[in-house]
Amino acid sequence: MKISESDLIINPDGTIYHLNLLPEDIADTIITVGDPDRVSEVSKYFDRIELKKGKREFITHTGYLGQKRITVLSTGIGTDNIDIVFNELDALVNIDFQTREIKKNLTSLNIIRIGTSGAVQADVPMGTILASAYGLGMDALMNYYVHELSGDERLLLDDIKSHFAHLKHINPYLTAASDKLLNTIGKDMAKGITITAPGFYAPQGRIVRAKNSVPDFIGLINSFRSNQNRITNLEMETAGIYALAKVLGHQALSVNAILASRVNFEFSKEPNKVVDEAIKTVLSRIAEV
Ligand code: R1P
Repeated sequence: MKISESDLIINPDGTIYHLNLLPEDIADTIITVGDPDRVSEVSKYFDRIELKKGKREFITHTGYLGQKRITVLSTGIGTDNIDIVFNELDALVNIDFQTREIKKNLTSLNIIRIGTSGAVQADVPMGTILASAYGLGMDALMNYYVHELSGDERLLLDDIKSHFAHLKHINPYLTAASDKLLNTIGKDMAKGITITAPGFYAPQGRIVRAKNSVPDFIGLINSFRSNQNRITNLEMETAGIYALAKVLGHQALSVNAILASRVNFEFSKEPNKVVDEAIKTVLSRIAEV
């Protein structure tokens, strides 16, 4: 099947539309960060940087740490951006840009998010580096894709849907982390279900000047239990990353630097140090991937 020029937009220089990258510009192991300024905070630890490119909020550095080729790329905020980044990364490795055909032998990328997040459990303190065992989406991205669940994901999502059943406007979706990445990069990290919200303020239960339609959203979130599973933290990309990685056949893990406690009403005094700790921990294990 030939993919049309409007479905897959390739710039005149051969780069993909938003990311502005050629197929050879990316490694098979990719670190995503939300903040474009965080890209150089990761690549400063590389032994060699071979490429720096960017367009809009999508900044990319590719280089080597020892023998390992790594790409670090900023996504900006939100799962609407994740839709763009994941489809374009997948196209870079799995679509032949000359023929516009899907390649016969597909590549599975290893994709690790290093992001910031707020805790919703009192025993997850600021400074924790938490690996998301599951991404739970409260946004609408996966209403537009066919997303098949494993038996475990289905059972857990059924419990989640019962817990949030009175929120009629939300259709939650759930995807597990890559086992391979959880057991290497995330091996001794705190774990939990990460909620991905479609906004920062009321969609994450913050009290602002406008009136919230969901009273005590944080209390609702942190009271959920299903066997050993509980929701530990809130951010804005993980669920989209996990779901699209699964749909497209890639491996994904989200590593969260906990900068705020939403139950203790605190924000970290040293956010850069916590993020740097997460970066160094991921890079120290990336050769195992
Ligand atoms: C909100 O401030 C942003 O910070 C978190 C959220 O997911 C959202 O993108 O992650 P990043 O620090 O990786 O951007």
